[in-house]
Amino acid sequence: MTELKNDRFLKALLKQPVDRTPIWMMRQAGRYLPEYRATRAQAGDFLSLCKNADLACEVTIQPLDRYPLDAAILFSDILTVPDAMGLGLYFEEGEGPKFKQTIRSEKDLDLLSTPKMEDELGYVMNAVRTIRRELNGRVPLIGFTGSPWTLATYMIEGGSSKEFRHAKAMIYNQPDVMHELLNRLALVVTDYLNAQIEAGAQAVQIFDSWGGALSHAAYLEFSLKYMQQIIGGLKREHDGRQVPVILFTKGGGQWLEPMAESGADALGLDWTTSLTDARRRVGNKVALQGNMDPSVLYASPDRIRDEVERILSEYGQGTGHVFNLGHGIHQFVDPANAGAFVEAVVELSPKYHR
Ligand code: 1CP
Repeated sequence: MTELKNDRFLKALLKQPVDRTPIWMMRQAGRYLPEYRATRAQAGDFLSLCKNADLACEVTIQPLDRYPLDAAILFSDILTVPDAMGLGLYFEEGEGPKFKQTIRSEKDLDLLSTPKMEDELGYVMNAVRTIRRELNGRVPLIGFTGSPWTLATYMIEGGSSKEFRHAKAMIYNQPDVMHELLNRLALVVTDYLNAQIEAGAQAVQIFDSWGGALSHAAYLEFSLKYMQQIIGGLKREHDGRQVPVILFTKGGGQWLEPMAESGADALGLDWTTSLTDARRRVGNKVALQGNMDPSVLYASPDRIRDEVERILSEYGQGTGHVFNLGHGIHQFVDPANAGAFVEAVVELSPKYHR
């Protein structure tokens, strides 16, 4: 077991006492940092950056060198999975991710293969091992995946989407095809997270970025069910330590009770749900992560600090809270404001743990 110098993130996820509220930021490595843009230029493009373990490690650690963060997150992308299943991921400058092939019918399911984790996705595991070595116990490393539903939206639409026209049509017109696709994704994602855990990921997060677009009934049947299946298949201990699981459905505030029954250790919240309410609703079952609106980082450092205080008091006394943004940090945020945010959490949170 490697010695962890800072384990307050893992402790808070497991509701063990901590000295202050731990903090990390979704998308903490990214375009708002000039050093990220420089490394990305050196790699040539985004996918080459993901596939180069040394450069992926470098950008993972960049935000930790600027800010006193309590966790690192693997630099990669959720779309590595459908890419490895055979759909051909590429990025068009300024247009976001695209796939060469899409899944729209039962016949299209034949396009999909079952990737070998140390083969087609070996570059991700290499990045995990390189980052762990380089972190040398400084903070824990988070591994991650997209949820089956969120991955399916990209595989069906062929890229980003606002309305999910084809994916939602499939739910209602071809539910069997959708279930088959989601089931295959759940199996691959379970393997993928277990491989990341074996390689050294010390906590894992499932990003269900588009679960909030579903109806109540469709969320339970087409998103939560498959995340629950994945969680049930995960290794929950590695190298003598528990590996906490965080489930984050953006726009999922109305489903906290069923989410708390999923087997996850913690739920990620976006900014539309009050932490006071959420804590009351989930009771002692899970920890909570979140939930400052990322747009607050466009405000002044004083205003950011007020918002941090408000959110800390919303959660209240005691462990079980990991501070984060309610979604990824925006690319136009001033890095100094991100610094003011992290410092505010470090300075203001100890009084909630006495
Ligand atoms: O141009 C660039 O440099 C690429 C921008 C970028 C980055 C920095 C993309 C393309 N992906 C990433 C890294 C990334 N993606 C990380 C690791 C970095 C970190 O957190 O520090 C993670 C965890 C993700 C996860 C991810 N990718 C999600 C889930 C989280 C979320 O924000 O909801 C999603 C939906 C994606 C898809 C994706 N990747 C990239 C883009 C532009 C998109 C499309 C987003 C959309 O459809 O709106």
